[in-house]
Amino acid sequence: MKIGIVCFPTYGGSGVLATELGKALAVEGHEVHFISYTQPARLDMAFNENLFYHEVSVTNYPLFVYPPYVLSLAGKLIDVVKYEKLDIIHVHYAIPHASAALMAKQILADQGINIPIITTLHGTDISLVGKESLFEPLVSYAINQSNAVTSVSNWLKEETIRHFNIKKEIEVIYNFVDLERFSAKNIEHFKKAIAPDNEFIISHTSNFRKLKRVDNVVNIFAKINAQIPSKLLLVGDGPDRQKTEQQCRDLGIWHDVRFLGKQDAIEEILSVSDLFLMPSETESFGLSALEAMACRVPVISSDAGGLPEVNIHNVTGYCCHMHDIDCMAQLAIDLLSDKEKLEQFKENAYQNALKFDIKKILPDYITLYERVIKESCNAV
Ligand code: GMT
Repeated sequence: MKIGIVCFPTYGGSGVLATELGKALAVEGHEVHFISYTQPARLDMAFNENLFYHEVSVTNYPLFVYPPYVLSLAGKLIDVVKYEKLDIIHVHYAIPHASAALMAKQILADQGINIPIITTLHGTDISLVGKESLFEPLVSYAINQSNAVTSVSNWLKEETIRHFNIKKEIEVIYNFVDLERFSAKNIEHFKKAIAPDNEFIISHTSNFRKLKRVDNVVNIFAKINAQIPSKLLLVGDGPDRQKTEQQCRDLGIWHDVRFLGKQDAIEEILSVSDLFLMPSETESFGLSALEAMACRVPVISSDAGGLPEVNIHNVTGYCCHMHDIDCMAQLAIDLLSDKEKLEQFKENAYQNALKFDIKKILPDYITLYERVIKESCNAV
């Protein structure tokens, strides 16, 4: 198949998932065309004959105070579908990708070209920004007009049905992890450098947006650290970074916290971690929690959104109410204090991650593409 993938290129769950999906499809022999405004972060373009990247550049013109990205994207999609002869477009994150793809579809139909669209809902396109009153009808329309729609968790599917006027079936295809990349690696020298006195290592990765509650990551860590010698690794960057650095200074835990910024080798950081914290206010799935679990790291998370579908309470870690930092801190302390239980949870985390192995989930996408292409050809 010739597949177009539209995604946000930045460090964020939907872009990561879309890029890993495209790379895996290319390995399976499919021709994959990424369409985005910058090369996706995980699209390391070591030459692969099946991978292509098409950059969307926005047109600047004095009248355009806000350059119209949606139109540039739609125009690029028309061009790529026509000249690369795509069979299907798969857009990740409804806003504005699904709207742009539908516009391209209509224009192409007018020229006698039939291109089916699959929209994957990822999270805040539904749970936050999509709900805004001006966007709601656009998102409902985009979902209803797509040839197929998937969501990354059951919670997100239900949330979509609850808040939007949906007439389309939404299929749940869980996010996945590449277990060959995300596996526990033995890198003692790194562990020793971070925790020279064998302290526990606790980690968190995110884009430091408010909804990630990095302030609560630090508050939970401070409580743990007061009882159990430990170190906190914070990976990523974003709007709350500066505030978080100040919080660590104010709490006097600065020397036990490392801000690592954006990192590519996340699996190495996870490999030296004993616990992963994710106290998010909303999370449709929690891809980074899954990546931690694949590296045998138990997760202490909130119970927001789809997180309990990934982090099984009292098995792979614990889920507490999102604002209950005492609960998260106490359960972390209990777990770190019980060596046998910690080992069992590490094994459980890994065993649960196996269910989300890319090798198990990829065939679901391929089957979906084949079905949608067939249905769309039959409908013409
Ligand atoms: O909304 C975000 O925080 C970013 C978003 C994205 O699209 O990059 O992440 C969402 O998609 C991820 C991949 O499906 C999920 O693992 C995240 O849970 C989800 N984030 C939220 O729902 C907040």
